[in-house]
Amino acid sequence: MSPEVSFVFHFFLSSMLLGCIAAVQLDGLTMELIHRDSPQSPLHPGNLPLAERIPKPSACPFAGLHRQTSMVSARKAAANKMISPLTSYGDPFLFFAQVGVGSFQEKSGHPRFKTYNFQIDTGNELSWIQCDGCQNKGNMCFPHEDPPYLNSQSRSYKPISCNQHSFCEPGQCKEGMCTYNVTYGPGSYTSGNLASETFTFYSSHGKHAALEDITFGCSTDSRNMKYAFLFDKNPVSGVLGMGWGPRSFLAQLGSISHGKFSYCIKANNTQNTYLRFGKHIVKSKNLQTTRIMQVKPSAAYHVNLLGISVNGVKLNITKSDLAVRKDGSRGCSIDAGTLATLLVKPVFDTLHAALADHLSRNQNLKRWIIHKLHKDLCYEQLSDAGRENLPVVTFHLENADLEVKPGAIFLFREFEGKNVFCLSMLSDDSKTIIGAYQQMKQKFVYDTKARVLSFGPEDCEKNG
Ligand SMILES: *C1O[C@H](CO)[C@@H](O)[C@H](O)[C@H]1NC(C)=O
Ligand SMILES: *[C@@H]1O[C@H](CO)[C@@H](O)[C@H](O)[C@H]1NC(C)=O
Ligand SMILES: *[C@@H]1O[C@H](CO)[C@@H](O)[C@H](O)[C@H]1NC(C)=O
Repeated sequence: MSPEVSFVFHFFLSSMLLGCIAAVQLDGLTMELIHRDSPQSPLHPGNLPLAERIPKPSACPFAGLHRQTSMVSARKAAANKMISPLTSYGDPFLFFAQVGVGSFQEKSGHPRFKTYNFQIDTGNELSWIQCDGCQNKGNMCFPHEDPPYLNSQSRSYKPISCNQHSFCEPGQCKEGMCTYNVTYGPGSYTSGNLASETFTFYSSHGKHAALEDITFGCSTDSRNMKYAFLFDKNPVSGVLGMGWGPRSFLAQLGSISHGKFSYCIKANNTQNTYLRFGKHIVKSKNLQTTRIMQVKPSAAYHVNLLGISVNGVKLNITKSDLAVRKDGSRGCSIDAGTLATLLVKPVFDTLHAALADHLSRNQNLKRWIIHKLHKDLCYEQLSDAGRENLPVVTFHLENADLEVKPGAIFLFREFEGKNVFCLSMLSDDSKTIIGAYQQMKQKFVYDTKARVLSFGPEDCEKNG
């Protein structure tokens, strides 16, 4: 090829590429978040056989709530495994992003990458995906619908060798290669090789953005991952780590994100929302702001939770139950990867009592006790009026109040012809985490450089 032809060819090729793949000159990024009950979701009821759409009569209607604990407490999920599974498709909890991974042999008309579903985890740093090696003898895979990612066949997969990369942590060397191990609770972890790879994102305007050399964990062995318990058919192959730290996907986006991202979690519906980075974040008026902090070694976004109110009445909570301890335990974080809010036991008990007291005065409700799960706060609605005058819970953060409406406090279900609802928060031995369910119908903007979180009520359908 002559230089001229080559130039023309390259020019032509690069314009074509620019048409569909925007490279690193991006000043923002928008990723569509797929809802569990969106038509695109593999779990959408329309995509399941009819039998699986109808809860089994013996199933506890809120089993999903108990199994959908945080990434940080998969142990709980394990403990609740004995609860019979319920195919719950109305829950807005879990949302994930479709990400193209790797560069595979091209067949004409086929994409060069393979697409997997990643859960967005704001509580952890490293992203990872389950790799082929989990099928090797002695290793373990968690079940998911798609076959594991075939890293050995990807042309852009690069394992990271020891002492070669600042992301390789001390003590993580094995036979000259760098490994990783992320634990999510006692007995629950994913481990494998640290590597870099090209990740391709479907951005909002129909464009693809291919980002090269993103460091991630190629999981070859994992135990007790919650996904194994959460779904009958698990669509999630990995996690996009969005927490504090240089290895976080957010940080690796560099000037694309400028350390900023936003999301807006909708209630039950079929449309998707967006995870936006950098300049793609839509400006909103009247957001409140509070400080976010890092409490090492955790990568989670800590907030100062100063108190909680029920319908404007402040609860009697001991400050030290919410404060960070010297060893870094306790405190409160906010996380979109944790599905329902967790509260340390004394705080949970106080809130539970205040809500029970409030609801006991509602003539249209009857306390509904679920067998064995005596901690549940559940009610049967005796009439439609049972939905009226439900309380509002306010989390008093430093300089900002997060007001949670009844629709985001309780989980409403129809069960055996009855309208029932339960408190969708859980007690925990050591952690307080404001989870995704309680963040519904609000917009959250994380600015990790300014170390502030902005939030406020938002019609997420109109403005993701
Ligand atoms: C979900 O939809 C139902 C009916 O469409 C509605 O009654 C309920 O309030 C919605 N849930 C939330 C949390 O908005
Ligand atoms: C990862 O860490 C967990 C918990 O610390 C440990 O039990 C497990 O053996 C580790 N796995 C590997 C492969 O190092
Ligand atoms: C608040 O709780 C503490 C400890 O549980 C208790 O000693 C105190 O009397 C309570 N105060 C009020 C006003 O109920």
